[in-house]
Amino acid sequence: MSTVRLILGDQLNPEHPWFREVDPGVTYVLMEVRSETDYVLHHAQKVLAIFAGMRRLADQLRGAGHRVRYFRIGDADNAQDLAGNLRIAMRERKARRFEHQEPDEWRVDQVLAAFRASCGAEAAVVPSGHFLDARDGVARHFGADRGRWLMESYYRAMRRRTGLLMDARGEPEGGKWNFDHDNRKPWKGDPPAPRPWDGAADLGGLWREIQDAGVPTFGEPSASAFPWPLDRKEALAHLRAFVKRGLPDFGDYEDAMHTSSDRLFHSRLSHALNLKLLSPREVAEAAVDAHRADPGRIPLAATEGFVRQIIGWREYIRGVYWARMPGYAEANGLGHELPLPSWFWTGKVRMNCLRHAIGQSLATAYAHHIQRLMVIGSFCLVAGVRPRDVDRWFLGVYIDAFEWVELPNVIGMSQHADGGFLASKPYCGAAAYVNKMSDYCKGCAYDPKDRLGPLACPLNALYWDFWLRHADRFANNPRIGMAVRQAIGMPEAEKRAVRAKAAALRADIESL
Ligand code: FAD
Ligand code: DLZ
Ligand code: SF4
Repeated sequence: MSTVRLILGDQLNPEHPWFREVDPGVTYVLMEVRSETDYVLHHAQKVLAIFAGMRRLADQLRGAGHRVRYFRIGDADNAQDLAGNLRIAMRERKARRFEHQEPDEWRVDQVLAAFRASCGAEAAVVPSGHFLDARDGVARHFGADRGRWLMESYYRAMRRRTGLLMDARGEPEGGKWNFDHDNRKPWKGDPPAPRPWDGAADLGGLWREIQDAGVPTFGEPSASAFPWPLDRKEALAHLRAFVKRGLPDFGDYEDAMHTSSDRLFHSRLSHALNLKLLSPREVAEAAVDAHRADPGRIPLAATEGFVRQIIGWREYIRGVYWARMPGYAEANGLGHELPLPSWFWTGKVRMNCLRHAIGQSLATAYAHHIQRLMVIGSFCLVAGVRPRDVDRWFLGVYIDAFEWVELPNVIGMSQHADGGFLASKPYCGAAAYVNKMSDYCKGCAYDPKDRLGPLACPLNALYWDFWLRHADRFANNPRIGMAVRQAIGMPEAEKRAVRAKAAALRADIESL
């Protein structure tokens, strides 16, 4: 019986159990389609990385003897959507069975469920085998507790379950679950940031095909020296390079930002992980093994901090996504309605922190966590930008952005639009935070120490106005009550001045 198996653009794991045996009755289908390139405006590097990754996997599968049907973006017979091309492939192969791996996005899940129901063949969904936990694993962990889900509780359960960084007595290594307090240093140039270990593939031909097909994109393509790994072998080389060069200082400088280095000591592995070129288990194990082999050079605090991102945050975020979809994308708990400023698409803004973080994102399709959370996201939150606009920008711009991971980070963690379900406090900062953790304020057109003057840093008035506007909601939150009480405690005249300044900044947001 002939079978068609779909491989999505973010399911590029060549070690999936599907590929262990060559079965001439099975055809693997991969497709470059406008339904997937156009549901949001994507960064050029994201489209390039996904197409190039799919082409590499297709070549590998063919090389191993598997049968592959590949739809290129410019092919005349490309129906340009998942169901249309699946119908073509099933007809061509006279397939009586259809299989696909569990997708990670709610929209795609719906499309494939509808196709299974209508394709007139036997159909089955198999696990992608990528994640450490099931889609509903986080929901099951918290059970009937529908209030706030604390990541830390889930993370500890995952440490126990995986045995990662656990000692022989079943206690956390080093006697503590979390070494975050050690991970908050600014970076002043020492130790030197590691040299980039990115690749330089020439994707010029593919970029021309994408342009000829009329796929809309934004951002710098970097097609002639493409820096991202395109297959598992390259991704493993990136993992090894990070463990050797980045991990030793990852913890100390996890929250630092600097104009001279886009990544500092971060791994840039989210892309390879999200495309499933690497598994979360092997990434976390590589860090733990390196620490065990040389604890003097790779401290426990750095290793624990990194492992927490992978087996804690990443899995937790996915669980929140599946628990809250559909509908999560529409959440706007703080009632923010300001349109996203147009300079998000150009980087042309005088605020140096935003110019740098947005400019870097447009140039490289990457920003590290604190740039996303405490510069770009924080600005949107205190300015009161519509969360849906923020979501659309974040989903398009980053190489690693897939809705299952992007949406909870934006709607929950960054914009606090879900009523505090995911994050116990809104993450935002005034200029003092940016000035402490980066060198952005040096040479900025604005004064980080001023709140109300003509050249005062816009973040300051917006930040205090944010707490004033939402004082009722947050006054009793023990994690942020101080900031709110400080705002409420301002003399009335100062409150009026802050409100007026923030209103003027919002009205003039396009000219910041
Ligand atoms: P590192 O700092 O080296 O961390 C290692 C790995 O941990 C990452 O590769 C990633 O897989 C995982 N990780 C760390 N933090 C998170 C987190 N909060 N959620 C999920 N995984 C995490 N991550 C995405 O993969 N895709 C997104 O679209 C995305 N959007 C974000 C939007 C906002 C507003 C914020 C605040 C965070 C977002 N993140 C997203 C999480 C995080 O910022 C990125 O995973 C990280 O910056 C990727 O860079 P890195 O690989 O160098 O990470
Ligand atoms: C993001 C993306 C893009 C830009 N293009 C494709 C594509 O042409 N073919 C494909 O199979 N997948 C693509 N993807 C990824 C999907 O849109 C979707 O985000 C993921 O499969 C969801 O987990
Ligand atoms: Fe950003 Fe304000 Fe510092 Fe300028 S002064 S870099 S706008 S925080």
